[in-house]
Amino acid sequence: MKKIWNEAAECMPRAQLEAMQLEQLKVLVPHLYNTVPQYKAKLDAAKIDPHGIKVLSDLKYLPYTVKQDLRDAFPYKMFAAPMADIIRLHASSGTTGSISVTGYTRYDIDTWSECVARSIVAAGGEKDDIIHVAYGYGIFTGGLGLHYGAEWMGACAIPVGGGNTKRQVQFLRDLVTKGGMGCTPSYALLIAEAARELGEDPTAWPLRYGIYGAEPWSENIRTELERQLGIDAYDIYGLSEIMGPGVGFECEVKNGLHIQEDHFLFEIVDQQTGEPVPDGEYGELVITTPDKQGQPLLRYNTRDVTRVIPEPCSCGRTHRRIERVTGRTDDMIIIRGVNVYPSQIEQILMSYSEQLAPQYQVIVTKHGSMDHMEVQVELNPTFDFDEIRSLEALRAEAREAIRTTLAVNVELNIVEPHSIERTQGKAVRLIDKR
Ligand code: DLL
Repeated sequence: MKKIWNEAAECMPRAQLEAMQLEQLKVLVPHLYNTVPQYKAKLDAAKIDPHGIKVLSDLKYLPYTVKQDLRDAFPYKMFAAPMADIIRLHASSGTTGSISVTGYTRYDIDTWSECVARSIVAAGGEKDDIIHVAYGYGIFTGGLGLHYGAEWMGACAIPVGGGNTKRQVQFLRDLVTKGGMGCTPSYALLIAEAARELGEDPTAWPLRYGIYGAEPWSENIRTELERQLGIDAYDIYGLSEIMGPGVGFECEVKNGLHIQEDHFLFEIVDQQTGEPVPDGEYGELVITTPDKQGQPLLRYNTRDVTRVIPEPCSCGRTHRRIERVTGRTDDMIIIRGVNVYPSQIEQILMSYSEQLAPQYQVIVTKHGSMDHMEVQVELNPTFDFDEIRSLEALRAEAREAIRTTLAVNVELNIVEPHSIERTQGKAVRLIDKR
């Protein structure tokens, strides 16, 4: 059975979709020119007539918006709607501590809820489901985002939030008599681990699906989550600057995420030149929000790395897909000239999931003038090593796999189970001490 929440929108013929996008863009650009001084300045500097949009591909002439623009606009200078119409604020705090704020009108909250509802239904969610929301509630968009989406489709949301892992286990076992869960993939692994320690078998729970996002995760982690929890695991993507979870989601095909193109125009651009790359090539994801009201953005560079999957999806949705996000260019480690994302290392380590646990950390330091990368990964507590030599052989083999696949030399250390710190939200995979 096909699971599509809003067939008219999600399966809209491309010509109709693109005509709608163009009409929205023609309204948005002059509106931003007139309401947001920063956009007026950007468009004037680029000598762009805000009424000059004729075809959709004119998008590429518009100026980019970057994180710094949002910081400069702190708190409300990029809002395009009067404060009286803003009904919610979320924010994201950068690593540097500076905050960027996002404001939502009633229309924006409804759009967001609808987008998340579509994502839940694509994961197999049904109206009479109970959805355990273990994303953080608060300024972070995960908790309230998934919550409103669950309610929008008529399901029952449990606002558990992060933390109190024992209670997570109990609620999942006793309250989710039919339904699914949402949290970061790393937290889902922690919950599964805690359940087993409490003598539970999560695969026996009625839980059917997990909607996991907010951090990069690999195909091998999917296999692990599905095996450990006895569910179908789906990816959901989003960012607070644009909306929150639900900008893109996986359907039952589990091959890439459909970007909800009736609300988000996207491009993939070259990291160095900023020029759009041909379909299928990797680059940074850039998003324009043609129908947002609170804080619409023109060509916001997310710095998330992905590529377009150009082939139409067999699920019937016409919205194009992107490959799962490997990481942000900000998280990319350049080690002796080679670009590496922690999630690529994860994918390799997890091909040894029988012996190694899905808990790892990448630590980058300087040895003299040279970069040094150490990978720590936990031993799988269920694996029985008969002798220390086999552990050494595994270490050498996994290290060699990283070297041949990613062309980097790493120091690989297999550490005791439970020795790497767990988090309730986004996992800390990279520690850069340089
Ligand atoms: O993480 C929104 C969200 C909540 C998405 C719950 C999915 C589920 P921020 O805290 O602003 O918002 O962080 C956004 O997290 O630019 C990506 O780098 C990363 N990210 C989010 N989802 C994924 C994903 C939320 N599915 C930043 N895969 C984004 C990889 C992801 N990275």
